[in-house]
Amino acid sequence: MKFIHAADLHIDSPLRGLEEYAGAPVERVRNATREALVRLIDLCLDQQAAFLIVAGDLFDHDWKDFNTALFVVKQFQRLDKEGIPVYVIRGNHDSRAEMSLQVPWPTGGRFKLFNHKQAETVILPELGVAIHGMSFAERHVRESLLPKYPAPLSGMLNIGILHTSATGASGIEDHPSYAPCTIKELVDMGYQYWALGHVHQRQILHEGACRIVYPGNTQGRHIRETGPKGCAVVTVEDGEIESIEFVSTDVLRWKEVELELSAHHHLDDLYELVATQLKTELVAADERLLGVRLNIQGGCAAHRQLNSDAARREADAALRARVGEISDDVWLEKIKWQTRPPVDRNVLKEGQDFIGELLRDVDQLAADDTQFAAFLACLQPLIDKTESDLLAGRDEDDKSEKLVDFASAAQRRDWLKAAEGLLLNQLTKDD
Ligand SMILES: [Mn+2]
Repeated sequence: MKFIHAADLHIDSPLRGLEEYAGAPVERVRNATREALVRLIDLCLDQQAAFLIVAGDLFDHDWKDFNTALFVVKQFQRLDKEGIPVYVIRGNHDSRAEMSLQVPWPTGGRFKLFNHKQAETVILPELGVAIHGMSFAERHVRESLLPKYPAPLSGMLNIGILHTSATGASGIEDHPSYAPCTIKELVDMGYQYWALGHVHQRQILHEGACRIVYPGNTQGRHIRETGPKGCAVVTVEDGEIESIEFVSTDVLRWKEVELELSAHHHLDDLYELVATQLKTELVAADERLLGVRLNIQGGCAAHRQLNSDAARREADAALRARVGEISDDVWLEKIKWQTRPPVDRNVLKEGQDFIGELLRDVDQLAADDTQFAAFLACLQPLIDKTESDLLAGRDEDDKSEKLVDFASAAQRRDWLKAAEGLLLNQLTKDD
């Protein structure tokens, strides 16, 4: 027997400012969360799943017309027709209080939306499975919901469905507003499988007698959600969990591509290198639409050709046009120009002049994170202002996945590299 565990479908999640992206395949991006649901349902049918679990945030936000709801219901009806039940809980995005209108769920008796006031249990005697679940009543659930869940039924495979920011999960900061609990508390419940939702990065938090699984979201929503996205296909043999396999359902895959240029690379070489690299990425993405952020780095001749704002905009446009020739399935979400002048950094660094001293300081800062953090502390007021500007208008739980992570050492080193490039370009101009 197999069952499928999905979460965080965020149907009709908008990509903010999509229309402002040059040449963005607007419709394909906009429909991606819906198409991922279609793939999820296809997978349930192909695998002849015993049931489908949706662990919260099926809907991204409250909607005022029924277009979104009817699309989802239509997909669930496909399962209903084949006798495949669907078990759904509400998460913070689609909590009872959050959603103002009632969804016309399938009425065949195989659809179950768990209550938001108390946990409920569905028993499937023919499968030997007991499913326990509870919905979010409101957007913020500050206490653990675990005390409301029942004890496991003996002799059954007990599955708990829960939307939570479980402590110890990667890819999210601990957040007290989303039914927090610990891995130990989950294990101590004595269930055999925890079907979790909320964290968008797929991961298995615990194995053995108690499996705790975040399947991740079914479709990445922006460049901070890179890589394959999908669901967990769980195989059960003789009442025990045999295996857990992640299967992709995404139709648009986000990818950050790093391109390191060398001293002899001019702009034309850059276009060639990008074309080659993206062809490889396209194959890896298996005919999906690719949303690519291109980080172009390295000390290169091309840097000298990018010495004005106009030159950089021309190169940006040329690159986009070139990518358009390769395939309609690549969209450059952003090109980050982080090149440096084609100078031998090691030689310059030895110099007993200002440049030498500057580069030695840069290396010292990069090597000593405490010193670097202290150096940046004087910029704190600016950082605070930038951060609040960048985060203005975002959802509260989105704010925990920061747009720019000011606390990240890797991020600080990126900035240092960019600053060095700008300075070296000014300081080493030939003319
Ligand atoms: Mn959530």
